[in-house]
Order: sequence, then structure tokens, then C-alpha cells
Amino acid sequence: MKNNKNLKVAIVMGSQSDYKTMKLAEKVLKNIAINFETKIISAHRTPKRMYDFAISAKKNNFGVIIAGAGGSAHLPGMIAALTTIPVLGVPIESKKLKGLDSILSIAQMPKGVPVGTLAIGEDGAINAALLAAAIIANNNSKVKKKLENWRRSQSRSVKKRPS
Ligand code: RP5
Repeated sequence: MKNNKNLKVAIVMGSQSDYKTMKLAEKVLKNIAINFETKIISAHRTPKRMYDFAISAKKNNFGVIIAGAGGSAHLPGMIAALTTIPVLGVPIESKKLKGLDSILSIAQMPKGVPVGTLAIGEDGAINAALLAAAIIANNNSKVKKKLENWRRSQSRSVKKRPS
């Protein structure tokens, strides 16, 4: 890793069809001013692209990888097998099983290669970005402040009474 202070986040996803969910992660990272790169990488359709990305992620200065995948969702686990950079998996809501297939595939990693699994769909994408920010914040005080501001503004946005 070149510079511990300026680690980037990678947002990868198995298909163009995942982008409507994963773009919410981009939105949060933009808001917290974290550098990121977004790519389509499929474990089964573009295995070489996945391999090349994962083995060069450290030298490319990525500090966290967010991987969204749906169905038989092996992308996060396969990337995690190839690098020790923390991998956060976002289970995409699949058409047939509403994301139950995705979340079980991502969460049920056998011991030895962990993937941090978030909620199915949009909530998962947003929380993956917030968790990535929290990991980056450990070594980056600017990001830490931005994340704390984000939380404060969320609290302020909650009305005291329903209307
Ligand atoms: C997975 O298959 C992708 O992550 C996507 O969620 C799912 C369906 O892909 P498409 O058939 O829409 O390209 O690899």
C-alpha cells in the first residue's frame, strides 16, 4: 500500500443490473468525500478480470472492497479469497428469491475467509459504504470527521413527533 492516509474504496458488482442498488453506495462515499472506483466484475462471466482486480487491489491502494452480487453470489467470497483487504458483501435483491439466495451465499462463508455481510438491497449498499467509511476513518481523521457529521445530520433529520 502506497499511502495509508489516502486509501480508496472499490465498489464492484457482478452485473450492470446491480448498479441501481450499488449507486447508493457511491452516493454515500461522495457525501463523505472518500475516493472510490466502481467496476463491473463477475466471478463467473469475467473470472480473469476478477482475479486481476483482486490480486492487484493492495498495490492499487484500495483499503476496502464493497462487492455487490445477486443469486448464487460468489463474487465477494472469491475476491476475499484472493486478498486480505476487508471485503463487504452486498446481497442484491434477486428476482426469484428476493435476495435470500444472495444473502445466504454471501453470509455463509466457511471459516478462514471472512466477508462482512450487509442487508439485502439498498439498505445494504448504503450501510456498506458507511462501514467502509468507518474502516477508512481509523487512519484518516478527515474521513472520521465527515462520518461523524453524517451521523449528526441523520439524527437532526429525525422529527420529534410524527405528522
Ligand atoms: C449476478 O447475477 C449479478 O450480481 C446479478 O445480481 C445477477 C443477475 O445478473 P444479470 O443476469 O442481470 O446480468 O452475477
